[in-house]
Amino acid sequence: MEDTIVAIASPPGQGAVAILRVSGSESIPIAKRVFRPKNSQSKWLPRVLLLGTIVNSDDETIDQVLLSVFMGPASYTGENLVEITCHGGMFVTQAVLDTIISTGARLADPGEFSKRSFLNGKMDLTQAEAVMDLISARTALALRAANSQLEGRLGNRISELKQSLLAILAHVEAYIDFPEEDIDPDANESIIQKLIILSESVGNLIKTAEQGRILREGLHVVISGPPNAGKSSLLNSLLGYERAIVSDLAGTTRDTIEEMINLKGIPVRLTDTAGIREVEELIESEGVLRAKRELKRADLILTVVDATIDKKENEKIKSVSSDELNHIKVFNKADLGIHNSYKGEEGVQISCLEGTGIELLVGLIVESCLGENDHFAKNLIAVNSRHRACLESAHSNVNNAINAFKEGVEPEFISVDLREALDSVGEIVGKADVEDLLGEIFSSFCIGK
Ligand SMILES: Nc1nc2c(ncn2[C@@H]2O[C@H](COP(=O)(O)OP(=O)(O)OP(=O)(O)O)[C@@H](O)[C@H]2O)c(=O)[nH]1
Ligand SMILES: [Mg+2]
Repeated sequence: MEDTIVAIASPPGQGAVAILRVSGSESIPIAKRVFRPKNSQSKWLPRVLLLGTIVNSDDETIDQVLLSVFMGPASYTGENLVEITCHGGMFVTQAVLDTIISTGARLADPGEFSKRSFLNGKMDLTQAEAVMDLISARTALALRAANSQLEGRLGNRISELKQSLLAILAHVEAYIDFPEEDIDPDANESIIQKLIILSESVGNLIKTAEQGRILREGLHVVISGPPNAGKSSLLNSLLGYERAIVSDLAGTTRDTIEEMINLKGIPVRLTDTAGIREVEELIESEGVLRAKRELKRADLILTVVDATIDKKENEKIKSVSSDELNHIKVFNKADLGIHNSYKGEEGVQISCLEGTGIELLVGLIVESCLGENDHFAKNLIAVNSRHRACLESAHSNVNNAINAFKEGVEPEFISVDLREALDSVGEIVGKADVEDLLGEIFSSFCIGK
């Protein structure tokens, strides 16, 4: 943390402007060495833009730039920080960077600015992670969830969980330390109740991990079915442009085709596959193999059939999309009428040709991944896989503690479970300060009277 670090904060490539950031105790002295304000009387006030030039060690001008200073702790990293906006050419940006490095700064590691921000207490780990989520968000919903995490909504929930765990732990430890003190006989029952509520809250957060994964990585939807059913037509309809080749020849699509789309805020990885049938031809049979492989990785399968054809005919070739997998049956070519054999079948009737039923299908896709999780919908909290692992470990420790209480296990053992739960919960926000907090709670605890 003692080094002063520098990095180009804008993406690589050519643009109108590029931004460099310098952070650390030497950032302002370094800036003073390389920057010549146009108006030599200009004062280096925090958060005020200065116009001037960056010069190298031979006092040669490299670029005209805007420079601003942020004094720690009121900066992104919590340290003194300088931001330089130069012209966005690749060479000129690199030259400004080299000049700053030659004056004493070191090139920052990936994520080092946010790491410093975390280490300086500007944000907790969930907020630092939210910065990455925000940058990589692909839909409005993903952006809203990232912003909610950045505002500290998940961090606050975790703090609440920590507080209730600590209060319970304080009781248990008080009993261990002062067994001669009378503990209210109702206390045990009320602690069990509190632990049950806690376990439920942790369980609810764990349930949002699925939404978290979908918002971060996308819902993997695979379009499958017999040849000529209109799978590629459906891909094109959902995308809104002619991405895949469509023809009346069975076996048109051979390779898998994957595109990212935004369905009502859900990032979706949509994959079109080869029609599944038994074929001798080498390339198509490889396509069929790939299609089957894709099905195993799908979050949701759209099983498309040509509904003008008898159901028996369509089911001749057993598709891999077994009923256990999450799937929606799609009856295509509804414009030509639906064959009697589909009467009473559950599914969506669509026509890729006329565009009917597509909205309904989109609604079902979205519902399949978000519909059942009220917790996510209400709070916009969607944990990531790291949070999930910590929460799962906390969940099992809390449940162990509940059972231990019920079985009348010695408080020493219960305390171990609770401390482990606290550690796991604390790891989510990156603060393992159990002892400090316990001290704080104990100080307000009325023991010894
Ligand atoms: N009438 C009608 N024809 C359709 C509809 N959707 C697709 N088709 C036609 O059905 C034929 C097959 O469409 P594709 O989208 O290529 O079918 P596919 O399932 O991708 O076929 P393969 O890639 O060969 O497995 C084409 O001639 C399409 O124009 C529809 O909703 N109505
Ligand atoms: Mg196709």
